Amino acid sequence: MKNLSPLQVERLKYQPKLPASLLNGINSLNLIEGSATESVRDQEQIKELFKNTYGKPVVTFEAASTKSTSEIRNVGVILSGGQAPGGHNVIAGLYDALKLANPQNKLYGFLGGPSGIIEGQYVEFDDKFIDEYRNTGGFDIIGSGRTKLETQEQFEKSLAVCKKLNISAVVIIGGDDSNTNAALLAEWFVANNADIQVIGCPKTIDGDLKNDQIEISFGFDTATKTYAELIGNIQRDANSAKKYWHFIKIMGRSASHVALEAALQTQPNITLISEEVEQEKMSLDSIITYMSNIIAKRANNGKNFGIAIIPEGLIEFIPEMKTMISNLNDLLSTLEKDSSFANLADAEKFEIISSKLDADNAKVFSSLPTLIKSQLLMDRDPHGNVQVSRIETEKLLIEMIKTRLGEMKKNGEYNGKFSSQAHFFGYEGRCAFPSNFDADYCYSLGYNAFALINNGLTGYLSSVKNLTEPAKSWIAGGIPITMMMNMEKRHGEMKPVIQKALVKLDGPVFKRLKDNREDWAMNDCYKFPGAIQYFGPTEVCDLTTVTLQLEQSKTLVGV
Ligand code: FBP
Repeated sequence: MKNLSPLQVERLKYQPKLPASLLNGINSLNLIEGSATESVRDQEQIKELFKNTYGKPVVTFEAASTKSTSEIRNVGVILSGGQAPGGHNVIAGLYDALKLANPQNKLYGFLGGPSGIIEGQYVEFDDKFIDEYRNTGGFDIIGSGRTKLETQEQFEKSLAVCKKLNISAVVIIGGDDSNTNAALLAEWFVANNADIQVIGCPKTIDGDLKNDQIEISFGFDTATKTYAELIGNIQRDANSAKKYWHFIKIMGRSASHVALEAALQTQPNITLISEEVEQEKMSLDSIITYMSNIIAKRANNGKNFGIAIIPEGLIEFIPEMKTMISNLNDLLSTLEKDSSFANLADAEKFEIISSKLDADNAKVFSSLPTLIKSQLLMDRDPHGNVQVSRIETEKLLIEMIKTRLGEMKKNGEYNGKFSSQAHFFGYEGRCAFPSNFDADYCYSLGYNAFALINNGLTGYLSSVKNLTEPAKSWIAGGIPITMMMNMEKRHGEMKPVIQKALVKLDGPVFKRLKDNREDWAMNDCYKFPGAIQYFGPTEVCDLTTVTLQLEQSKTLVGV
């Protein structure tokens, strides 16, 4: 292997840990079944849509004393959606389990996300191929994509490709949307006697694919540690130069888990949480007031610098923006059918939009800076979502705060100097070297996915629990995907989808921010986590997130 850094060479040698129950051998497992399950909401509708896969039990694995034989299986794997550190280890774990079960088994990787299975684009893995990617970040082993897998035609094409390769199981590594697709595909395969199993794996740095059974999605641990390291570095710089306010937008499409965790690790002066903004019905104006007052108070204490953390999805949680964006989405879906609209200059588009939006929404739209208006018109993703990573909310806030501070100065309420820097941390963390936690967790998820396949299950999500304990005490098993579903409106229609987990405002994680934020706003309580993935004693490298420790009522370590 060429062009490897010393750290890459070192990480290739890392041996990920497995739960004790899986260490006895992939063919020596007992499957323990719990009782029948129900979806989180809308039980009757979900049951009707998933006639064959609804209501199955949660399962766990225990090491067995006997060894069974394993029939030959060909398995296909797909990486779906945004990158998250550890995806390569899911594939490595799956591959190792599959080859241990029977060396004649084959693993195929579909290229470029779900479109790979539809179009029959694939590679076959072997030892050499897999070995180059162990413990590395990224999804470049086979690439990823955001194609939605949901139509009859796509399912039929996928079936034909699987039959050609003699594939009897497909593993989909993805977030809530991708695992919703996994459940639909699993149901369709059963309903059409395809004899092909589908297993999902919980991925997303956003940390919003979690519930009583899934403690955290993979990638959250590494991404938050990476962002915390970067925020810590900026805090040191701010505290040294004492001349800039740094506005840092942090990735996480909808929920604010990533921003919250990064803030708990670094203790910045201001942290906005989208879920709180929505619950408290905070308007954009009241957010500007809240932030400007802190900036003015710090300036009174001679501090013309600070750090503000802004969750990526904020704009969609500000009530008047949410209403306006929803109105804008409907309007754009009509306007974009007319090809002449696409060719218009932005200024002309703004005029048409302002004249066609409802009066209140038109007012909100018109009040935005040109840059933000243009960004709001960019293409939606395949799931119909605004691509919030492309909307520079941090710059919007800076501009509005500048104006507000100017007004406050005139009124004698502010006497400082406001210089700002805008940052967006997202892509810096999504493909980072997986932390030891994510390397172990992902390998276990992949290994466990094969155990679920080997035991004949379909429509299940690979689950590994008890994650604040050492890996040997982790509990491996599976949960029926339908258990996490409810009905939601998508593209104007009610659809079955996995319920997203937002930050719980009455939970211990948000409470820790709430209890400390006044202190952190005025006093500089900055923490500098550093490159904690690998350096330092293992007690530090292997700490789980503050979020998981608080959620599982552990005595906080490392905070
Ligand atoms: P997934 O939900 O697919 O894991 O993706 C999450 C994410 O990283 C979000 O945090 C972010 O908004 C989005 O992907 C950005 O993706 P893209 O670069 O494709 O717009």
